[in-house]
Amino acid sequence: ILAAQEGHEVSLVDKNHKIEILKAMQGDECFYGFGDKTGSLNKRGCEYEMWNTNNPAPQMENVKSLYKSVPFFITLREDCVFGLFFDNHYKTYFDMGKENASYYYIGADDGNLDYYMFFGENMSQVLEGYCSLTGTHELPPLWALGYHQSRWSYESESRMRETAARLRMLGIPCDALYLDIDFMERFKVFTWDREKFPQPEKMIADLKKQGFKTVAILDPAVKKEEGYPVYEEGAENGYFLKDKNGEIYYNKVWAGVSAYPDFSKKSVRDWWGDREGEMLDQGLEGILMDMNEPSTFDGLMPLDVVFDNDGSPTSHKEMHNLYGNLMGKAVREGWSRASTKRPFIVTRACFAGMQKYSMSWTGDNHSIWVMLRESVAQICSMGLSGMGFTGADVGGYGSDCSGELLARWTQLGAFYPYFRNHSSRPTRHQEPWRFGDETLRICREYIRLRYRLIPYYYDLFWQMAQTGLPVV
Ligand code: NBV
Repeated sequence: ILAAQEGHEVSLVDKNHKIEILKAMQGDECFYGFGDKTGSLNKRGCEYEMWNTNNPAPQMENVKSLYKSVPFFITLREDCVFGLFFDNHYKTYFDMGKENASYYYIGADDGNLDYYMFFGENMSQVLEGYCSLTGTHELPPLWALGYHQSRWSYESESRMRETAARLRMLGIPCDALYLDIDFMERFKVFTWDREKFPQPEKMIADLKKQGFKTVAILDPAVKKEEGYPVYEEGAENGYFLKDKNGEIYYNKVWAGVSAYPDFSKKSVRDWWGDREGEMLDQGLEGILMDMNEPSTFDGLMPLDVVFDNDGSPTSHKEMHNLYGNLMGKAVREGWSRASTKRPFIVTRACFAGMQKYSMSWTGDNHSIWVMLRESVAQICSMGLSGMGFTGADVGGYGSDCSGELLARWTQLGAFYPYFRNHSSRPTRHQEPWRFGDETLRICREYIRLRYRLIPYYYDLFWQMAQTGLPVV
Protein backbone atom coordinates (compact mmCIF):
# COMPACT_ATOMS: atom_id res chain seq x y z
CA ILE A 1 0.00 0.00 0.00
CA LEU A 2 2.82 2.41 0.86
CA ALA A 3 4.49 1.73 -2.44
CA ALA A 4 1.23 2.39 -4.25
CA GLN A 5 0.77 5.68 -2.36
CA GLU A 6 4.14 6.82 -3.57
CA GLY A 7 2.95 6.18 -7.12
CA HIS A 8 4.65 2.87 -7.85
CA GLU A 9 2.75 0.38 -9.90
CA VAL A 10 1.86 -2.42 -7.52
CA SER A 11 0.37 -5.52 -9.01
CA LEU A 12 -0.98 -8.10 -6.69
CA VAL A 13 -1.27 -11.05 -8.97
CA ASP A 14 -4.50 -12.82 -8.47
CA LYS A 15 -3.60 -16.45 -8.97
CA ASN A 16 -7.15 -17.55 -9.06
CA HIS A 17 -7.90 -18.46 -12.62
CA LYS A 18 -10.45 -20.76 -14.13
CA ILE A 19 -7.67 -23.03 -15.35
CA GLU A 20 -4.56 -23.59 -13.29
CA ILE A 21 -1.59 -25.83 -13.86
CA LEU A 22 1.17 -26.14 -11.29
CA LYS A 23 4.40 -27.97 -12.00
CA ALA A 24 7.13 -28.75 -9.53
CA MET A 25 10.45 -27.08 -10.19
CA GLN A 26 13.47 -29.39 -9.99
CA GLY A 27 15.78 -26.48 -9.39
CA ASP A 28 17.96 -26.42 -12.48
CA GLU A 29 15.40 -25.29 -15.06
CA CYS A 30 16.08 -22.61 -17.61
CA PHE A 31 13.05 -21.43 -19.57
CA TYR A 32 13.17 -20.09 -23.14
CA GLY A 33 10.54 -18.82 -25.55
CA PHE A 34 7.36 -16.80 -24.75
CA GLY A 35 7.54 -14.72 -27.93
CA ASP A 36 8.53 -11.07 -27.72
CA LYS A 37 8.83 -10.69 -23.96
CA THR A 38 11.66 -8.47 -22.74
CA GLY A 39 14.33 -9.18 -20.13
CA SER A 40 16.95 -11.87 -20.21
CA LEU A 41 16.85 -14.87 -22.50
CA ASN A 42 16.25 -17.27 -19.62
CA LYS A 43 12.76 -16.55 -18.33
CA ARG A 44 13.18 -18.25 -14.98
CA GLY A 45 11.89 -16.04 -12.18
CA CYS A 46 9.74 -14.03 -14.60
CA GLU A 47 6.04 -13.50 -14.78
CA TYR A 48 3.92 -12.85 -17.88
CA GLU A 49 0.40 -12.30 -19.04
CA MET A 50 -0.53 -13.23 -22.57
CA TRP A 51 -2.81 -10.44 -23.75
CA ASN A 52 -1.77 -8.58 -26.90
CA THR A 53 -0.96 -5.06 -25.77
CA ASN A 54 0.16 -1.87 -27.48
CA ASN A 55 2.35 -0.25 -24.86
CA PRO A 56 4.42 2.62 -26.28
CA ALA A 57 6.30 3.28 -23.01
CA PRO A 58 9.87 1.92 -22.94
CA GLN A 59 9.36 -1.82 -22.55
CA MET A 60 11.60 -2.66 -19.64
CA GLU A 61 12.20 -6.07 -18.12
CA ASN A 62 9.16 -6.06 -15.89
CA VAL A 63 6.58 -5.59 -18.67
CA LYS A 64 4.15 -8.49 -18.47
CA SER A 65 2.24 -8.14 -21.72
CA LEU A 66 3.48 -6.98 -25.08
CA TYR A 67 2.21 -7.05 -28.66
CA LYS A 68 2.53 -10.80 -29.09
CA SER A 69 1.19 -13.79 -27.17
CA VAL A 70 3.06 -17.02 -27.64
CA PRO A 71 2.22 -19.37 -24.77
CA PHE A 72 5.10 -21.70 -25.58
CA PHE A 73 8.35 -22.30 -23.75
CA ILE A 74 11.23 -24.74 -23.74
CA THR A 75 12.47 -26.10 -20.41
CA LEU A 76 16.16 -26.95 -20.41
CA ARG A 77 17.53 -28.95 -17.50
CA GLU A 78 20.75 -30.84 -16.80
CA ASP A 79 19.16 -34.15 -17.66
CA CYS A 80 16.41 -33.30 -20.11
CA VAL A 81 14.79 -30.80 -22.41
CA PHE A 82 11.16 -30.43 -23.40
CA GLY A 83 8.72 -27.84 -24.70
CA LEU A 84 5.24 -26.97 -23.54
CA PHE A 85 2.65 -25.20 -25.69
CA PHE A 86 -0.42 -24.10 -23.78
CA ASP A 87 -2.98 -24.12 -26.58
CA ASN A 88 -5.32 -21.55 -25.08
CA HIS A 89 -5.85 -18.14 -26.68
CA TYR A 90 -7.80 -16.55 -23.84
CA LYS A 91 -5.76 -14.40 -21.47
CA THR A 92 -3.17 -16.71 -19.95
CA TYR A 93 -0.73 -16.29 -17.07
CA PHE A 94 2.74 -17.66 -16.51
CA ASP A 95 4.75 -17.43 -13.31
CA MET A 96 8.04 -19.19 -13.92
CA GLY A 97 9.13 -19.43 -10.32
CA LYS A 98 8.84 -15.77 -9.39
CA GLU A 99 6.34 -16.21 -6.60
CA ASN A 100 7.91 -19.39 -5.34
CA ALA A 101 11.02 -21.19 -6.56
CA SER A 102 9.54 -24.62 -5.91
CA TYR A 103 6.93 -24.53 -8.69
CA TYR A 104 5.86 -22.75 -11.80
CA TYR A 105 2.36 -21.76 -12.63
CA ILE A 106 0.22 -21.56 -15.77
CA GLY A 107 -3.28 -20.11 -15.67
CA ALA A 108 -6.06 -19.11 -18.03
CA ASP A 109 -9.21 -17.02 -17.70
CA ASP A 110 -11.25 -19.48 -19.72
CA GLY A 111 -11.07 -22.03 -22.53
CA ASN A 112 -9.72 -25.55 -22.44
CA LEU A 113 -6.97 -27.20 -20.49
CA ASP A 114 -5.08 -28.35 -23.56
CA TYR A 115 -1.36 -28.45 -23.73
CA TYR A 116 1.17 -30.18 -25.89
CA MET A 117 4.57 -31.34 -24.76
CA PHE A 118 7.46 -31.73 -27.17
CA PHE A 119 10.37 -34.02 -26.50
CA GLY A 120 13.75 -34.38 -28.13
CA GLU A 121 17.46 -34.80 -27.62
CA ASN A 122 18.08 -31.06 -27.64
CA MET A 123 16.39 -27.68 -27.97
CA SER A 124 16.49 -27.81 -31.75
CA GLN A 125 14.46 -31.00 -31.88
CA VAL A 126 11.97 -29.62 -29.38
CA LEU A 127 11.55 -26.48 -31.46
CA GLU A 128 11.16 -28.49 -34.64
CA GLY A 129 8.37 -30.41 -32.90
CA TYR A 130 6.61 -27.19 -31.95
CA CYS A 131 6.94 -25.86 -35.52
CA SER A 132 5.65 -29.09 -37.00
CA LEU A 133 2.44 -28.36 -35.08
CA THR A 134 2.18 -24.58 -35.51
CA GLY A 135 3.98 -23.95 -38.80
CA THR A 136 7.14 -22.37 -40.13
CA HIS A 137 7.98 -19.15 -41.94
CA GLU A 138 7.95 -19.33 -45.71
CA LEU A 139 11.09 -18.44 -47.61
CA PRO A 140 10.87 -14.64 -48.02
CA PRO A 141 11.81 -12.82 -51.21
CA LEU A 142 15.57 -12.34 -51.35
CA TRP A 143 15.34 -8.53 -51.21
CA ALA A 144 13.66 -8.75 -47.78
CA LEU A 145 17.02 -9.82 -46.33
CA GLY A 146 18.59 -6.53 -47.31
CA TYR A 147 18.58 -3.18 -45.55
CA HIS A 148 15.23 -1.40 -45.12
CA GLN A 149 14.88 2.35 -44.57
CA SER A 150 11.77 3.64 -42.85
CA ARG A 151 10.44 6.60 -40.89
CA TRP A 152 7.10 7.74 -39.62
CA SER A 153 6.83 9.22 -42.18
CA TYR A 154 8.25 9.90 -45.59
CA GLU A 155 5.01 11.73 -45.98
CA SER A 156 5.07 12.85 -49.57
CA GLU A 157 6.26 11.65 -52.91
CA SER A 158 9.14 14.13 -52.82
CA ARG A 159 10.29 12.89 -49.40
CA MET A 160 10.29 9.30 -50.68
CA ARG A 161 12.25 10.28 -53.75
CA GLU A 162 14.71 12.38 -51.73
CA THR A 163 15.39 9.48 -49.36
CA ALA A 164 15.92 7.11 -52.27
CA ALA A 165 18.25 9.54 -54.02
CA ARG A 166 20.28 10.16 -50.87
CA LEU A 167 20.77 6.45 -50.24
CA ARG A 168 22.00 5.91 -53.78
CA MET A 169 24.18 9.01 -53.81
CA LEU A 170 25.92 7.93 -50.59
CA GLY A 171 26.40 4.36 -51.81
CA ILE A 172 24.28 2.83 -49.05
CA PRO A 173 22.76 -0.43 -50.23
CA CYS A 174 19.04 -0.55 -49.48
CA ASP A 175 16.17 -2.65 -50.84
CA ALA A 176 13.03 -1.28 -49.23
CA LEU A 177 11.41 2.05 -48.41
CA TYR A 178 8.29 2.37 -46.26
CA LEU A 179 5.08 4.33 -46.44
CA ASP A 180 3.73 4.93 -42.95
CA ILE A 181 0.16 6.08 -42.19
CA ASP A 182 0.48 9.50 -43.83
CA PHE A 183 0.25 8.10 -47.36
CA MET A 184 -3.46 7.61 -46.74
CA GLU A 185 -6.12 10.25 -47.10
CA ARG A 186 -6.74 11.25 -43.48
CA PHE A 187 -5.65 7.78 -42.29
CA LYS A 188 -8.43 5.97 -44.15
CA VAL A 189 -7.27 2.48 -45.05
CA PHE A 190 -7.05 1.58 -48.75
CA THR A 191 -6.88 5.22 -49.84
CA TRP A 192 -4.07 7.52 -51.01
CA ASP A 193 -3.59 11.15 -50.14
CA ARG A 194 -3.55 12.36 -53.73
CA GLU A 195 -2.16 15.76 -52.85
CA LYS A 196 0.99 14.36 -51.33
CA PHE A 197 1.11 11.32 -53.59
CA PRO A 198 -0.42 12.43 -56.90
CA GLN A 199 0.79 9.40 -58.87
CA PRO A 200 1.50 6.52 -56.54
CA GLU A 201 1.95 3.91 -59.26
CA LYS A 202 4.49 6.05 -61.05
CA MET A 203 6.37 6.77 -57.85
CA ILE A 204 6.50 3.09 -56.92
CA ALA A 205 7.62 2.15 -60.44
CA ASP A 206 10.33 4.83 -60.46
CA LEU A 207 11.62 3.71 -57.06
CA LYS A 208 11.66 0.19 -58.35
CA LYS A 209 13.90 1.25 -61.24
CA GLN A 210 16.32 2.53 -58.61
CA GLY A 211 16.18 -0.85 -56.88
CA PHE A 212 13.71 -0.09 -54.09
CA LYS A 213 10.62 -2.08 -53.14
CA THR A 214 7.88 -0.03 -51.52
CA VAL A 215 6.21 -1.42 -48.40
CA ALA A 216 3.03 0.17 -47.03
CA ILE A 217 1.50 0.06 -43.59
CA LEU A 218 -2.00 -1.41 -43.20
CA ASP A 219 -4.04 -0.77 -40.06
CA PRO A 220 -7.21 -2.76 -39.40
CA ALA A 221 -9.63 -0.05 -38.21
CA VAL A 222 -11.93 1.56 -40.79
CA LYS A 223 -13.03 5.17 -40.38
CA LYS A 224 -16.75 5.70 -39.89
CA GLU A 225 -17.61 8.08 -42.70
CA GLU A 226 -20.52 8.28 -45.06
CA GLY A 227 -19.47 7.97 -48.66
CA TYR A 228 -16.21 6.20 -47.83
CA PRO A 229 -16.64 2.95 -49.77
CA VAL A 230 -14.63 0.72 -47.41
CA TYR A 231 -16.77 1.76 -44.47
CA GLU A 232 -20.03 1.58 -46.40
CA GLU A 233 -19.30 -1.87 -47.82
CA GLY A 234 -18.30 -3.13 -44.40
CA ALA A 235 -21.38 -1.68 -42.69
CA GLU A 236 -23.82 -2.93 -45.34
CA ASN A 237 -22.44 -6.46 -45.34
CA GLY A 238 -22.08 -6.88 -41.59
CA TYR A 239 -18.29 -7.07 -41.79
CA PHE A 240 -17.53 -5.23 -38.54
CA LEU A 241 -17.36 -6.36 -34.92
CA LYS A 242 -20.61 -5.82 -33.02
CA ASP A 243 -21.39 -4.71 -29.50
CA LYS A 244 -23.53 -6.92 -27.31
CA ASN A 245 -26.71 -5.29 -28.69
CA GLY A 246 -25.83 -6.24 -32.23
CA GLU A 247 -24.79 -2.71 -33.29
CA ILE A 248 -21.43 -1.97 -34.90
CA TYR A 249 -18.78 -1.48 -32.23
CA TYR A 250 -16.81 1.76 -32.61
CA ASN A 251 -13.68 3.08 -30.95
CA LYS A 252 -11.13 5.70 -31.95
CA VAL A 253 -7.85 5.20 -33.76
CA TRP A 254 -5.85 7.44 -36.15
CA ALA A 255 -8.72 8.22 -38.46
CA GLY A 256 -11.09 9.07 -35.58
CA VAL A 257 -14.21 7.04 -34.81
CA SER A 258 -13.69 3.69 -36.52
CA ALA A 259 -15.11 0.20 -36.89
CA TYR A 260 -13.09 -3.02 -36.67
CA PRO A 261 -13.26 -5.71 -39.35
CA ASP A 262 -14.36 -9.06 -37.96
CA PHE A 263 -11.57 -11.21 -39.36
CA SER A 264 -13.06 -14.30 -37.71
CA LYS A 265 -15.47 -14.40 -40.65
CA LYS A 266 -14.31 -15.84 -43.97
CA SER A 267 -16.27 -13.33 -46.05
CA VAL A 268 -14.48 -10.50 -44.23
CA ARG A 269 -11.07 -12.05 -44.77
CA ASP A 270 -11.86 -12.44 -48.47
CA TRP A 271 -13.07 -8.85 -48.74
CA TRP A 272 -10.00 -7.50 -46.95
CA GLY A 273 -7.61 -9.67 -48.94
CA ASP A 274 -9.13 -8.47 -52.21
CA ARG A 275 -8.68 -4.85 -51.13
CA GLU A 276 -5.10 -5.62 -50.27
CA GLY A 277 -4.73 -7.20 -53.73
CA GLU A 278 -5.54 -3.78 -55.20
CA MET A 279 -2.62 -2.34 -53.22
CA LEU A 280 -0.33 -4.98 -54.68
CA ASP A 281 -1.67 -4.20 -58.16
CA GLN A 282 -0.51 -0.63 -57.64
CA GLY A 283 3.01 -1.98 -57.32
CA LEU A 284 3.47 -2.24 -53.55
CA GLU A 285 5.62 -5.23 -52.62
CA GLY A 286 5.14 -5.51 -48.89
CA ILE A 287 2.42 -5.00 -46.29
CA LEU A 288 3.13 -4.05 -42.68
CA MET A 289 0.19 -4.75 -40.38
CA ASP A 290 0.16 -2.33 -37.46
CA MET A 291 -2.30 -1.62 -34.62
CA ASN A 292 -3.69 -5.18 -34.84
CA GLU A 293 -3.70 -5.99 -31.10
CA PRO A 294 -6.26 -4.43 -31.87
CA SER A 295 -5.36 -0.94 -30.62
CA THR A 296 -7.99 1.47 -29.37
CA PHE A 297 -7.50 5.12 -28.34
CA ASP A 298 -10.73 5.54 -26.41
CA GLY A 299 -10.59 2.95 -23.65
CA LEU A 300 -10.15 -0.78 -24.05
CA MET A 301 -12.40 -2.82 -26.28
CA PRO A 302 -15.00 -4.41 -23.96
CA LEU A 303 -14.64 -8.14 -23.47
CA ASP A 304 -18.20 -8.79 -24.63
CA VAL A 305 -17.76 -7.36 -28.14
CA VAL A 306 -19.07 -10.06 -30.49
CA PHE A 307 -17.04 -11.94 -33.11
CA ASP A 308 -18.99 -13.94 -35.69
CA ASN A 309 -16.43 -16.77 -35.73
CA ASP A 310 -17.91 -18.14 -38.98
CA GLY A 311 -21.36 -18.57 -37.53
CA SER A 312 -20.48 -19.68 -33.97
CA PRO A 313 -20.46 -16.28 -32.28
CA THR A 314 -18.01 -15.69 -29.48
CA SER A 315 -16.57 -12.81 -27.53
CA HIS A 316 -13.60 -10.49 -27.64
CA LYS A 317 -12.55 -12.18 -24.40
CA GLU A 318 -11.86 -15.31 -26.41
CA MET A 319 -10.70 -13.72 -29.66
CA HIS A 320 -8.50 -10.81 -28.57
CA ASN A 321 -5.20 -12.64 -28.89
CA LEU A 322 -6.20 -14.07 -32.27
CA TYR A 323 -7.06 -10.76 -33.95
CA GLY A 324 -3.57 -10.33 -35.41
CA ASN A 325 -3.45 -13.91 -36.71
CA LEU A 326 -6.85 -13.66 -38.35
CA MET A 327 -5.87 -10.40 -40.02
CA GLY A 328 -2.65 -12.14 -41.06
CA LYS A 329 -4.62 -15.01 -42.58
CA ALA A 330 -6.70 -12.51 -44.58
CA VAL A 331 -3.61 -10.68 -45.81
CA ARG A 332 -1.66 -13.85 -46.60
CA GLU A 333 -4.53 -15.40 -48.54
CA GLY A 334 -5.24 -12.13 -50.32
CA TRP A 335 -1.59 -12.00 -51.34
CA SER A 336 -1.76 -15.39 -53.07
CA ARG A 337 -4.87 -14.41 -54.99
CA ALA A 338 -3.24 -11.20 -56.25
CA SER A 339 0.40 -12.09 -56.74
CA THR A 340 2.66 -14.95 -57.73
CA LYS A 341 5.57 -13.45 -55.79
CA ARG A 342 6.69 -14.72 -52.42
CA PRO A 343 4.99 -12.57 -49.78
CA PHE A 344 6.55 -9.95 -47.58
CA ILE A 345 4.06 -9.43 -44.76
CA VAL A 346 5.01 -7.95 -41.39
CA THR A 347 2.95 -7.93 -38.22
CA ARG A 348 3.11 -6.22 -34.86
CA ALA A 349 0.58 -8.36 -32.95
CA CYS A 350 0.10 -12.09 -33.06
CA PHE A 351 -0.57 -15.36 -31.30
CA ALA A 352 1.37 -18.63 -31.63
CA GLY A 353 1.49 -19.92 -35.19
CA MET A 354 1.57 -16.53 -36.94
CA GLN A 355 4.78 -17.58 -38.70
CA LYS A 356 2.59 -19.30 -41.30
CA TYR A 357 1.24 -15.95 -42.44
CA SER A 358 3.72 -13.27 -41.57
CA MET A 359 7.03 -12.23 -40.11
CA SER A 360 7.23 -9.58 -37.42
CA TRP A 361 9.07 -6.78 -35.73
CA THR A 362 9.26 -5.99 -32.05
CA GLY A 363 7.16 -2.80 -32.15
CA ASP A 364 7.85 0.56 -30.61
CA ASN A 365 11.21 0.40 -28.89
CA HIS A 366 13.14 3.53 -27.86
CA SER A 367 16.46 5.10 -28.78
CA ILE A 368 18.06 4.14 -25.49
CA TRP A 369 21.01 1.83 -24.91
CA VAL A 370 19.12 -0.63 -22.74
CA MET A 371 16.75 -1.36 -25.62
CA LEU A 372 19.62 -2.05 -27.97
CA ARG A 373 20.79 -4.70 -25.53
CA GLU A 374 17.30 -6.00 -24.91
CA SER A 375 16.64 -6.53 -28.63
CA VAL A 376 19.16 -9.38 -28.67
CA ALA A 377 17.25 -11.49 -26.15
CA GLN A 378 13.91 -10.50 -27.68
CA ILE A 379 14.93 -11.60 -31.16
CA CYS A 380 16.39 -14.86 -29.82
CA SER A 381 13.23 -15.49 -27.78
CA MET A 382 11.09 -14.94 -30.85
CA GLY A 383 13.29 -17.40 -32.72
CA LEU A 384 12.83 -19.95 -29.94
CA SER A 385 9.08 -19.39 -30.32
CA GLY A 386 8.92 -20.32 -34.00
CA MET A 387 9.16 -16.74 -35.29
CA GLY A 388 12.77 -16.38 -36.34
CA PHE A 389 12.16 -13.77 -39.05
CA THR A 390 12.07 -10.69 -36.86
CA GLY A 391 13.97 -7.58 -35.90
CA ALA A 392 13.86 -4.45 -33.76
CA ASP A 393 13.71 -0.90 -35.13
CA VAL A 394 17.37 -0.04 -35.69
CA GLY A 395 18.31 3.21 -33.95
CA GLY A 396 15.22 2.90 -31.76
CA TYR A 397 11.72 4.12 -32.59
CA GLY A 398 10.70 6.51 -29.82
CA SER A 399 13.06 9.06 -28.16
CA ASP A 400 15.95 10.81 -29.92
CA CYS A 401 18.78 8.80 -31.38
CA SER A 402 22.41 9.94 -31.33
CA GLY A 403 25.26 9.26 -33.73
CA GLU A 404 26.96 6.75 -31.52
CA LEU A 405 23.75 4.88 -30.74
CA LEU A 406 22.86 4.69 -34.43
CA ALA A 407 26.33 3.46 -35.36
CA ARG A 408 26.29 0.72 -32.72
CA TRP A 409 22.70 -0.24 -33.47
CA THR A 410 23.40 -0.50 -37.20
CA GLN A 411 26.39 -2.72 -36.38
CA LEU A 412 24.05 -4.96 -34.38
CA GLY A 413 21.10 -4.71 -36.77
CA ALA A 414 23.28 -5.90 -39.65
CA PHE A 415 22.92 -9.33 -38.02
CA TYR A 416 19.19 -9.17 -37.20
CA PRO A 417 17.09 -11.37 -39.46
CA TYR A 418 15.02 -8.25 -40.30
CA PHE A 419 17.24 -5.18 -40.70
CA ARG A 420 15.17 -1.98 -40.70
CA ASN A 421 15.99 1.52 -39.50
CA HIS A 422 12.72 3.12 -38.33
CA SER A 423 11.86 6.08 -36.12
CA SER A 424 8.87 7.96 -34.81
CA ARG A 425 7.45 11.23 -36.06
CA PRO A 426 8.41 13.59 -33.24
CA THR A 427 11.94 12.23 -32.89
CA ARG A 428 15.23 13.30 -34.43
CA HIS A 429 15.74 11.90 -37.94
CA GLN A 430 18.08 8.92 -37.84
CA GLU A 431 18.93 7.88 -41.36
CA PRO A 432 22.63 6.91 -41.60
CA TRP A 433 23.67 10.36 -42.89
CA ARG A 434 22.05 12.42 -40.14
CA PHE A 435 24.92 12.44 -37.65
CA GLY A 436 28.01 13.31 -39.65
CA ASP A 437 30.69 11.49 -41.60
CA GLU A 438 31.96 9.11 -38.92
CA THR A 439 28.49 7.68 -38.23
CA LEU A 440 27.74 7.47 -41.93
CA ARG A 441 30.98 5.62 -42.59
CA ILE A 442 30.30 3.03 -39.85
CA CYS A 443 26.67 2.50 -40.87
CA ARG A 444 27.57 2.11 -44.53
CA GLU A 445 30.34 -0.34 -43.76
CA TYR A 446 28.01 -2.57 -41.73
CA ILE A 447 25.14 -2.35 -44.17
CA ARG A 448 27.58 -3.45 -46.86
CA LEU A 449 28.77 -6.27 -44.61
CA ARG A 450 25.17 -7.42 -44.33
CA TYR A 451 24.96 -7.59 -48.10
CA ARG A 452 28.07 -9.75 -48.21
CA LEU A 453 26.41 -12.11 -45.72
CA ILE A 454 23.13 -12.38 -47.59
CA PRO A 455 23.97 -15.65 -49.40
CA TYR A 456 24.67 -17.19 -46.00
CA TYR A 457 21.52 -15.69 -44.48
CA TYR A 458 19.46 -16.88 -47.43
CA ASP A 459 20.53 -20.45 -46.67
CA LEU A 460 19.57 -19.97 -43.03
CA PHE A 461 16.17 -18.64 -44.05
CA TRP A 462 15.68 -21.64 -46.29
CA GLN A 463 16.57 -23.97 -43.42
CA MET A 464 14.19 -22.08 -41.16
CA ALA A 465 11.42 -22.59 -43.72
CA GLN A 466 12.06 -26.34 -43.67
CA THR A 467 12.51 -26.92 -39.94
CA GLY A 468 11.49 -23.83 -37.98
CA LEU A 469 14.98 -23.41 -36.57
CA PRO A 470 15.72 -19.71 -36.21
CA VAL A 471 18.18 -17.63 -38.21
CA VAL A 472 19.74 -16.35 -34.98
O1 NBV B 1 1.96 4.35 -37.94
C1 NBV B 1 2.67 5.03 -36.99
C2 NBV B 1 3.37 4.09 -36.03
C3 NBV B 1 4.45 3.25 -36.72
O2 NBV B 1 5.43 4.10 -37.27
C4 NBV B 1 5.10 2.27 -35.73
O3 NBV B 1 6.07 1.50 -36.38
C5 NBV B 1 4.05 1.40 -35.12
O4 NBV B 1 4.61 0.47 -34.22
N1 NBV B 1 2.42 3.21 -35.34
C6 NBV B 1 3.03 2.27 -34.44
C7 NBV B 1 1.32 3.96 -34.70
C8 NBV B 1 1.50 4.54 -33.33
C9 NBV B 1 2.71 5.25 -32.94
C10 NBV B 1 2.69 6.06 -31.68
